Amino acid sequence: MELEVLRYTNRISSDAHKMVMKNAKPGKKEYEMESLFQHYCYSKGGMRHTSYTCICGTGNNSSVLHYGHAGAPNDKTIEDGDMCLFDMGGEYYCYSSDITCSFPANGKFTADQRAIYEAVLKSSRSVMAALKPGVKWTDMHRLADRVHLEELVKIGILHGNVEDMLKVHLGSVFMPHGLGHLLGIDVHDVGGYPEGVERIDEPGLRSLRMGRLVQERMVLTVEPGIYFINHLLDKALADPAQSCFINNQVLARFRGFGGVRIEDDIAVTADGMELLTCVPRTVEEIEAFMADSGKTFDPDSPLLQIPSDTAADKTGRCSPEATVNYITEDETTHHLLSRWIPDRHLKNLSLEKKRSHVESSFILLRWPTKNS
Ligand SMILES: [Mn+2]
Repeated sequence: MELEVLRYTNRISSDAHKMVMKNAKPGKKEYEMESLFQHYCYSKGGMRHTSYTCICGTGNNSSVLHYGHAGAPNDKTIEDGDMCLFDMGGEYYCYSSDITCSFPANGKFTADQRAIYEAVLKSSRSVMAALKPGVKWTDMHRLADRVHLEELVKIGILHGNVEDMLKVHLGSVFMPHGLGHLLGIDVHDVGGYPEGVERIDEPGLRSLRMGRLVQERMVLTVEPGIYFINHLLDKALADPAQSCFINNQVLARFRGFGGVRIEDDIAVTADGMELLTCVPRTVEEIEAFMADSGKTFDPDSPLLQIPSDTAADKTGRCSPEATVNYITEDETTHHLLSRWIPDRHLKNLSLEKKRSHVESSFILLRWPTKNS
């Protein structure tokens, strides 16, 4: 049941992010995007609160990890050429979601933006491919660092041997936070360091909010990022052990770039993980989604639209029984459910399991009526 609620918070928050992505444009204010996200979550999902203060960083602000607080209240005007980094999650009955989308404000990645974005996407997907019960969360953080360094070498910002870079913790210059954390009733849920699990006191790793082995049914965020944070870059350049790997001429091009974070929420399964977040992720998906501005994202389409003449009772509402029975193995209901359960996960579900998803979620969803 708890997992169903977390699927729900992710479903609504993912759609809210998509609506923001459709509406983000140079000339608008960052706080307009925050407001739009909140409006969607509350009006469509019954989520009165967000899990944390929305972070809507654009341009250089996207390198400020906890931007959006009272001292920097998402008040910049979005400019052409900016990267947007929007970290926002709706909360339902205290259950959280925590999602970050990074994309270019004008809808088209530059070569540099694409290179950094795809480096982060590669580390995110490498971690997801390796994630299963029994792996060390700290090893997942190290894996993300390694992928980032390899990709930064390809881009030309770094040169030299990645093993040697890892020894001097060069990864933490570009990702100074932890890879992810437990998620549940609190956005940074408790229990990351039970007795006997020690925090690793190394740059980057010491910021991890969880040091445990990954276990089935844990819900976690996977949120790698690469940021160009001036004071960290300057510190690295002043340290001969780190500066020897940095190509300062190429790096100079990325000053003011901001940062990219890709944050998804996942549930650990017996042999892998289920992705709860469902937003455009590849460069191609994002560009296609943003380019299609004629077709605006329709926030009024019900989450699970059952044709009311087949499933509705006399009052026009779909009863739980009628709705559950409407779900069959056919394409139509598969398509309906795929708006709500990630396709990859849906494929492996039995009919019985699909129906039980619908049944347990019935109380969560606003059901269409004949008039809606
Ligand atoms: Mn997070």
